[in-house]
Amino acid sequence: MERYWNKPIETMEREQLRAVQLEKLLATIQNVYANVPHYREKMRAKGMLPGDIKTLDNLHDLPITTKQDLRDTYPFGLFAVPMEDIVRIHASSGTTGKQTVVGYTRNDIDMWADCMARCLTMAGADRSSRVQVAYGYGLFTGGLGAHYGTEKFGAVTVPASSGNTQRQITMMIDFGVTHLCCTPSYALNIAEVLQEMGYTKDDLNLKAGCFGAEPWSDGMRAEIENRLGIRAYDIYGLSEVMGPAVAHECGHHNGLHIWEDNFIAEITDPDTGMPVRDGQTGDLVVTTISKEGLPLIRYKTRDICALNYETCECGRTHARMSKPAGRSDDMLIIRGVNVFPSQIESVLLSIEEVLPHYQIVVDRVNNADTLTVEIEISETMFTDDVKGIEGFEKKINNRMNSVLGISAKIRFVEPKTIARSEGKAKRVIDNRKI
Ligand code: DLL
Repeated sequence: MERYWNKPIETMEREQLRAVQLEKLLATIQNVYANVPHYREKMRAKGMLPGDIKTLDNLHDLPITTKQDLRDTYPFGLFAVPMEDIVRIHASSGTTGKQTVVGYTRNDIDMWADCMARCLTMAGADRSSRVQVAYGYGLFTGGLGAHYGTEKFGAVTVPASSGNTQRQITMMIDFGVTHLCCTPSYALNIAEVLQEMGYTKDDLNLKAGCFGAEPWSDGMRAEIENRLGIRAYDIYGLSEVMGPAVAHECGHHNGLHIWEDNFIAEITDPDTGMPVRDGQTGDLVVTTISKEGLPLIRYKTRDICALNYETCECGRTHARMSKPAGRSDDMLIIRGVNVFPSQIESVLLSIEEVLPHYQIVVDRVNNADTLTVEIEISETMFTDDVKGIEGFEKKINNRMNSVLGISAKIRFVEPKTIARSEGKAKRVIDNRKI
């Protein structure tokens, strides 16, 4: 039987859910107009007053908020409450420019923990579970976000943070850890070190994991599930909007339920910014309707996905987002072909002999883009005859060509030569920008 953390909310009829959303949206708009000069000015520039928003569809009329808005108002300019009501800040470093700072009131932390508790329930945890949180603790939202959720949920929390992998494994074995929260790339790293330490998955008591913070393919899921003997769930979130647990998969693994009583999701066309037709893929835009510290109106996440509003077999009515393929700003354009690193990963991992350790190197030679995929292959493959290797290279390239429409230079490297991740893996080296 399906278990829920908050059944009335998670299975609420959509009509009722929309009524809840509208009520909270109207309050949020009034709030930001009154308390955040940035929003007031943006709305005035569009000739809009809070009273102009009457239905959920009117939301599309409001201006989009971007990471640049957070940078322009750095550090606390978009906060809607006095600093004495803020109890925590987090920050995301980002690759360019200043970091963005986010703030939470006590109620925000509680709402976040509640979302996380719903996710843990979907991952099959209960109060007797032992949850190792191996996301980084600190300004990154992964560690503390998962931690407060696990405590509220009532499971035993093991606040391991990331890194020191051998110690992670010792704790997992000694404490009988049942659930692991970390990035999917770190989960694989843990699986590898487990083997190096002379253990097998049978030495663990692990049942499931909540893996997110970076895109990962279903091939990667299969790899993690096999190597750790668990069920792997996808968890999504971003610091600007809250942190982990904005959305999470149920046991049907058919999209991630977005907690729509707290977040309104829209999909817009990445080029025009206009809402797309139902079910189409585009840019995920999120409006927070419960947050007090940093309410965000129509935040452009840059994550590419589609939404499905059908009631799920699990009974939850909250919309499901498709597994995020990647960020629009991480999309590679190789000789005119648009491709996400996660799509390359899917192709690679559909080939049995390929290990899930790879790196994508993009360069420009004589004005033409070059794509090189460095792949680790097993020791035995490596010492195989040249013909075998050539055939293997051809197999990968044929698959890349037929699925993605691009060809790549394949470079095989010895096992353990590609750096292992403890957090978000860096898959792409784009030398074109340098
Ligand atoms: O990564 C929050 C988080 C922590 C989510 C732990 C899940 C688990 P940021 O550092 O702000 O926050 O990065 C947010 O990471 O916009 C996505 O591009 C990407 N991302 C997060 N979860 C997923 C996922 C955290 N499940 C950015 N699949 C987001 C694909 C993801 N991408």
